[in-house]
Amino acid sequence: MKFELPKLAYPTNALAPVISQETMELHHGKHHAAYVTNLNAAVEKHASLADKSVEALLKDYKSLPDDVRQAIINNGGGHYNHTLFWEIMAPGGSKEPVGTLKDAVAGLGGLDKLKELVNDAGMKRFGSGWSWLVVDGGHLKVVSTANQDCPLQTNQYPVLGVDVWEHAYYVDYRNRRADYLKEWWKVVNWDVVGQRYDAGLKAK
Ligand code: MN3
Repeated sequence: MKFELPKLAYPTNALAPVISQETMELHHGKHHAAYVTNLNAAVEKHASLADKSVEALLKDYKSLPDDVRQAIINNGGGHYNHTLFWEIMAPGGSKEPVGTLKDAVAGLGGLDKLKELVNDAGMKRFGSGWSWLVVDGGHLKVVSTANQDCPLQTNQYPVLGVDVWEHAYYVDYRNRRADYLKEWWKVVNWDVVGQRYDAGLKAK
């Protein structure tokens, strides 16, 4: 197996009550695991893809073989997006942006405004998808994507992403996506988000 399900850096009950142990076990142990399995199955069909990272596969998705392109977008995106999602959450961590990210957030109108923009993009995403903070051409921006589409596909560097698929919140919040989005900020690890912002400024 080329790609593997990453281990969580915290126990599955560590984010409760914002995200329950049951949701974490299903979301990481079943949903994310399935994306990894299906990504491996797609990549194994073409020897030319064997050495490519998930980032390279997604960035260069237009050149993927036709028979596996959509499977790699869906499952490679699923793998990359969820890996990021687990990493930017933690029971501890900074409670607000620090360092260079702090200044960029101020440029967007401050932390409360940023949360409002990300939550609004998440609420407006019809069906399944993600709301993102990305670096696009050196600037911090809020965008959303459908399904498992990844900002890397449009040459944007994902800094923070919140999963708005029903599987991310239905056990804990039922149909109340707005409540989930409001609570979710309590478990954001701004230290990691800040590191991703710095990496995004340097990324091509
Ligand atoms: Mn998910």
